[in-house]
Amino acid sequence: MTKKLKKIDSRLAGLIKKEIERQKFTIDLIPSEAIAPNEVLEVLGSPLINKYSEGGIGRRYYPGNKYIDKIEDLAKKRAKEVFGLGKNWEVNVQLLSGTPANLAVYFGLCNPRDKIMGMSLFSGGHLSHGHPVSLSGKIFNSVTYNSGEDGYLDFDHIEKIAKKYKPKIIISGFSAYPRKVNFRKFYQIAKKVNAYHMADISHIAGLVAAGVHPSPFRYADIVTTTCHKTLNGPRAAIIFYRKELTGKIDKAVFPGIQGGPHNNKVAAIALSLKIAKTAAFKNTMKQIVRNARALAEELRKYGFNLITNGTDTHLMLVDLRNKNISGGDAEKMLEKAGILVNRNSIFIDRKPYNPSGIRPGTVSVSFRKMKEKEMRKIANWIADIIDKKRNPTEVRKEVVELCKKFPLPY
Ligand code: DSN
Repeated sequence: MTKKLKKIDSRLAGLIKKEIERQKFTIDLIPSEAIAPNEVLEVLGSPLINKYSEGGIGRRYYPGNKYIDKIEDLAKKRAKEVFGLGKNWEVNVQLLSGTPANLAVYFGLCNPRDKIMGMSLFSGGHLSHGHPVSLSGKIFNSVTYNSGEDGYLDFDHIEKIAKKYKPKIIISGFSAYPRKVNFRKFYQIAKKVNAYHMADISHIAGLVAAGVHPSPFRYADIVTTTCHKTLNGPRAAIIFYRKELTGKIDKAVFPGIQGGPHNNKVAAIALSLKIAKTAAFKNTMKQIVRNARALAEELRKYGFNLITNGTDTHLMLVDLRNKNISGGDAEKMLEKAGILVNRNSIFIDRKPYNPSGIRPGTVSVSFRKMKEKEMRKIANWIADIIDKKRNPTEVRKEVVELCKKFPLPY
């Protein structure tokens, strides 16, 4: 932080410094959080934020967008390149975040009260996939499917619900699903009921880009993703859509639900997509999965029950019922030790505020260059705190020492 900032607002500067210190000495296992490179932070803090550019490339409602057009074009081209897309796909990079991206798709393709179908929150779906507290569930008529009791997607059940309700859009892609998603099956079901298939790959976009998770593009009409999870970019989102949907999606984004794009974010998307093509990024994606497997295996050795007994991705879902502790209490105890794991519903839950599970992930720790050995240590600390009731403040000191060995880039 600059001396000037400290001078004009020492209180804010102090709080930002404290948050940076907190990040430095915390093991972050929240699977939706990552560590954006310093260069992405630099672009986000650039004067691009000063420019208004409502509209699209070459058709803005403000003058002075010569360079902004080129930046947006770069982001769009790179988005298609990273996911290997040809001429039959279009892309919108103006989305402020994931929920607006999903709303724009529904708004573009549906009329109010049309049916959309996504996985229930309790099975690992997302609020913006039609939950009644979200606009997606208030404006549209939402129907949900659940995971099977073994935690896996149950395609017979999904097909049954799709045939019963005939939704306009079927949503695949989840916030808390630890296994690879079979996008082909979603596509086949969607086509049987004449629905669009929208894949929300926010959690796994980096894994897809690196070829570590199957790509949805062959089997989807629309793909949405945030940029700040495994993709490790700015807090923003992208919508990919088949060319025949041109017009509908862009108009839904602007003027439908957004005003001027945040050009600093668009530029940061362009940069993070360039980084996503590097060998280093791909290696990190592979390590995220290896680390998740190591953490999952070690937790199982300590008697933790994992939904589906493991993971293929960056996250796992731990059912804490046999440990006699709620997800909320586990979250609080681990936070005292400097280990951040967020509480999460499992399929038997109906109260999201204090559910029966936690959702550890390995994104942030892998960007920090931790490997399997460190995952085993972290599992050991989790077991010590939750099982053996070891004092978290004692563990905290060891956590700080580990964090010092794997410094953040800022
Ligand atoms: N909040 C994100 C997550 O944690 O999965 C999704 O929006």
